[in-house]
Amino acid sequence: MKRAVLEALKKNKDIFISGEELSKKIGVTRTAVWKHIKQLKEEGYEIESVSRKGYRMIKEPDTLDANALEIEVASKHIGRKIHHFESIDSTNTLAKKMAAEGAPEGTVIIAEEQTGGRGRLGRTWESPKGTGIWMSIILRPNIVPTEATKITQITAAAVAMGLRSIIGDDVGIKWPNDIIIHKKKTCGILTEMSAELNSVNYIVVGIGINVNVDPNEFPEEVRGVATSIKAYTGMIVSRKNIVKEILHAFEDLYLDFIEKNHIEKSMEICKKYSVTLGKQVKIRTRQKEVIAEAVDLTEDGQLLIKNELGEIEKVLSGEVSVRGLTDYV
Ligand code: BT5
Repeated sequence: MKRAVLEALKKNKDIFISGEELSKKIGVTRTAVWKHIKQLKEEGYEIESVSRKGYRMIKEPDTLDANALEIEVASKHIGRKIHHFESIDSTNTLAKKMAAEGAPEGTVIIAEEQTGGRGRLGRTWESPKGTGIWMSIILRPNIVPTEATKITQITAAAVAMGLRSIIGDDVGIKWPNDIIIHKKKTCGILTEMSAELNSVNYIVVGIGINVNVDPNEFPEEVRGVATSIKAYTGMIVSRKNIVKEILHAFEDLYLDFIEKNHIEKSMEICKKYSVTLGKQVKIRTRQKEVIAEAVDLTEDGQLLIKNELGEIEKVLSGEVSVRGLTDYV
């Protein structure tokens, strides 16, 4: 019921709705409406109430509350069900558990804080409270395991499009899983899956975005490579709005892939906004480090490099880190 009141107020922003109208619309008494409004105010919503006019939403808190986020995202597929946590070890870990227990495709897990946020290869992902987007999406694509890298590229394309729509042109993609603002990392993507030899049971794609984070508060080694949207724009930015933009972009690109086997648009975005292609990069795997020119991305989302002999080689995304020769990018 509280959700219905919230939905009505959100949809009628800047206009008053009377208590009577709300109570008719939702099918509860006016006292019940008043109680829900009181609760929403306690949660940080600024709602004006004027006698004989009714209620009007003035300002929403920037929490990622599941009700508010589901209303905002309003999707039938990706984000139709959102689970929100104040604090959790890792949204990817929980998403994998929920996926194993049968949670449907499109389920999103989001947290205000992660106490054990993870990067690739056992690295740590800093996830301070209330200032970032730490979320995971459960997917059940009918693909073979080797195609999972495409999901990372679709996600990178979606995050880049979502962030560009909000903060503009200075957003780039560093292959394979970073989103960069002005040469520094503002988002990392972690794709994990459960699979059989020839089929995928589920994929969890984790997205971590430094939104209103102060990068100076990161540990020393992260500070050098990380930035946040606030550090770039100088403003507090609505996390809810960013989640909405990204999930919408993701849904379009993902469904294009799943329903039409069409990955071209995602790859076009990954190439167009790549900060890796055309550069000399240092590529480090477990075994070795090579310097080469990054020349192209394949349809599968793998990187093509030109080695010292002028030969083209393919780099698989799984266990590799890519750096510029002097900067992070
Ligand atoms: C990644 O790994 O970039 C993937 C990060 C995925 C995080 C999301 S948050 C929601 C979901 N739940 C999880 O537990 N994880 C996912 P990788 O490419 O391995 O980069 C990790 C490296 O990035 C670390 O070793 C640090 O150097 C740096 N780093 C750590 N925290 C950072 C942050 N908040 N911002 C920028 N860089 C960071």
